[in-house]
Amino acid sequence: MDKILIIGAGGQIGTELTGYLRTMYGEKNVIASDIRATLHPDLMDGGPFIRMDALDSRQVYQVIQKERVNQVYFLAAILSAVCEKNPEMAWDINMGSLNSVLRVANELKFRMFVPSSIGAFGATTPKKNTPQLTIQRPNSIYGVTKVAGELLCDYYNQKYGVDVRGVRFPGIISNVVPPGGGTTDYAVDIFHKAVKYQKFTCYLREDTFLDMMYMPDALKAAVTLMEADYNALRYHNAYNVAAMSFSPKMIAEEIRKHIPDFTIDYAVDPVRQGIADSWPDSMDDSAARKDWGWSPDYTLEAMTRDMIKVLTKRFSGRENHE
Ligand code: AKB
Repeated sequence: MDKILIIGAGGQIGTELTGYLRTMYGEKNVIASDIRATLHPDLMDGGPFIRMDALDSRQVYQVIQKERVNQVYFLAAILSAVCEKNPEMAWDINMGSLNSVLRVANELKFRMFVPSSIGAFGATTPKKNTPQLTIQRPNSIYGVTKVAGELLCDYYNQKYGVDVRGVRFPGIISNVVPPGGGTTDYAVDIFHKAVKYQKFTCYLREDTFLDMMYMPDALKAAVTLMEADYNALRYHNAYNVAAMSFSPKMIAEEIRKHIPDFTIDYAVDPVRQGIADSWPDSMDDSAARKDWGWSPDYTLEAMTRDMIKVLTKRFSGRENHE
């Protein structure tokens, strides 16, 4: 029987992944863990939770051994915009926690999912249809930790046979827990502001194209890769996965189909604009499609329809209680 530990479960992806995995594997078999003591109620009430510091490899070892965990989803990381404000902390946390858990993986031999990101690419990477194998010279500290993380995972795989797998996630759009301090966060916030106030000020230029993905597809990508046949994987860290590519102008036009009065203006933040300009417009995910059957379900149109439906219901429900 599979026993799963999610490290960094309290974040944007972890909160929803925990519920998704509990539905698949049974709630007792999926342990959420985070350095924070209190998390979203769905996560705390829906199954086991352990407070754990991923930097402390002894604690990680003890938890994994005691609970007989055989799969770990490693989601502890600081996102790009916050990393840029404190590069030392970015390196210490993003690399330190990964290094700590990989060491334990080598001793206890569990399967591990480690997400990389479009942030692993840089200004010299081909921007359109970015290949699986290409130039990776990021100039953000977040990107540096993502490339180093990919290489470290591959090293553990090749040298010690640790079964560690990953995808390069685009910006993830979701409606349960907000992302914390990324460059792609505007694509989540725009929906909240559109539904609440019918207007939004964007920190990226209107023509900034970035790869994005709706949360249900992100969960599907992680779990499908973790369940894939090991021998079918030509790459471990990490597979390009893509779903949609759009600019702020395009998403605003799509929102306007549902909220005709919606307006957008721009107050460009040079830091986040600089990061976004160095990332791909759209990735080639043919290797993931071929090796483990990746294919997304949500287009920009379908995702927009669903986001607006969910948030409209939530905000009107809240207003009724006020
Ligand atoms: C960020 O914007 O930092 C993240 C990412 C694309 O990795 N959402």
